Amino acid sequence: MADLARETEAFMDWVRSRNPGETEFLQAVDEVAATILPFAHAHPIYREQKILERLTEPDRIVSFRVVWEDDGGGIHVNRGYRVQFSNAIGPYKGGIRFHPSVNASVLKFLGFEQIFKNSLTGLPMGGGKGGADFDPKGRSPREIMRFCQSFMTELHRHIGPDTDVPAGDIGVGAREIGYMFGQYKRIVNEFEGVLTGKGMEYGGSLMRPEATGYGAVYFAEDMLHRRHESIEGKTAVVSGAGNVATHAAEKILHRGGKPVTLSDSGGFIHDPDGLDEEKIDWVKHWKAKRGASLEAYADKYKLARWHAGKLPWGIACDLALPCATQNELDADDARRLVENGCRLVSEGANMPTTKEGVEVLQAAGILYAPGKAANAGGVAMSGLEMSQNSARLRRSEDDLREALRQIMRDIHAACVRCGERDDGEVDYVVGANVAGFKKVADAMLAFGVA
Ligand code: NDP
Ligand code: 2IT
Repeated sequence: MADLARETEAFMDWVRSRNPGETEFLQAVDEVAATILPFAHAHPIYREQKILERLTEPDRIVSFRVVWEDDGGGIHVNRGYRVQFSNAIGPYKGGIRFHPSVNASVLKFLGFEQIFKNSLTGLPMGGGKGGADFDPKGRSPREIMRFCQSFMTELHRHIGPDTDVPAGDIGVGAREIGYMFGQYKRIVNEFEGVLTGKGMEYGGSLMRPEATGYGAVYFAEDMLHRRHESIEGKTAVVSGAGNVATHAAEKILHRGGKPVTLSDSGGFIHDPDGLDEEKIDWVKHWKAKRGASLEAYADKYKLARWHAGKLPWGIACDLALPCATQNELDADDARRLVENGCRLVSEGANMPTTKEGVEVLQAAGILYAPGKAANAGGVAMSGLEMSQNSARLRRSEDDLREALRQIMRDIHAACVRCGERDDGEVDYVVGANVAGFKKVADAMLAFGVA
């Protein structure tokens, strides 16, 4: 054990020295190293062949200038990126994020986690992520269009349906994908499945908008079933108010649960009555105007309260679904959840819980699903969008809903297989990392030293 601890520390020292100051990336690698190095000890070929060392170095990172003109004729310069992390098991695949906090560390953490997540889906997709430090808040639709077109004018050189297939993430939804797809098509003169999350009129897949949020609830359902429990009658605290959060709240409702919060960067709303379909639809439409505050919810629905500048983790609940952004749930928040009787955390967002927060949840015996397993439904449906585009066919909504349900069930089963402890409980962090790692590692071994 002491050897293993020393080896993990030496490995992390090496990664830290190569990626100084990249806190989010180092956090994501640390979590994987702590679970994969013990596994690699039992299977020395992965150590001898330095698979984890190779996996923490992206295949390449493209960084570029994005210049665009605002409605008043002012010129703006942003930085765009695509991190192509690993294409060991398929073309690079992962979202594009537009948010002022975007930098190389954030996109490297997201691209790194995407390798394991995509492997867990069982579909042939490698890992990548992209984005820009562009803030869409307060920008007009024309300004967003010009930004997307300028971004794609450079990005198109680096992507392709068999090379790298981006999708949406924070700040990038169907509208932005439309602008980017239109620009790609103009430049290359090919109509091909180069992006996922497309509109239904031009090659998008039914169920893609719902898939991430629904998938995170399906995963929660499978964890509860293992303990002979269900979502019915349970109160859920959800953070975020975007694509993932609203669809997670919707599926909780479908399962007879009661979502009582949503949040955005300004604060959270607590609706003790619970959100119903009408209220969730109102949030979807209201927040589609990027920059609109969720505070307006409390004006419209009078029993709800707006808590400015706060996170929702102090509200008593059975289930918690962080669906906004990274590191939004820390150790104090985790302690509050435990004290209030929360039984399960399923991450719709990527790395929303800090390392210390995860430790608190796991020590308390709470069912905890890391994002790379729980939110894999989105990219899984992207994989099915790619195959529909290649085959030039469309699958029905019922068929895709069942396919998503089955994929989430399979991911849960893989986590149990690789993460079950002697006491019968499951460490879903170990399960997700080991199950995701193995296929990628074995593919890398097959390629030799490369
Ligand atoms: P959206 O842009 O649709 O919504 C993001 C939501 O999170 C908004 O309510 C936003 O508030 C809030 N938010 C974003 N950044 C911050 C921040 N720094 N602090 C506080 N609140 C913030 O994004 P998605 O719903 O698509 O993504 C949410 C999370 O889910 C991200 O972690 C993403 O990586 C992850 N994810 C998304 C997938 C997808 O298919 N879309 C797939 C898998 C994971 P405001 O409106 O005020 O900015
Ligand atoms: O984090 C994620 O998995 C996503 N943003 C979705 C990626 C995708 O390619 O659908």
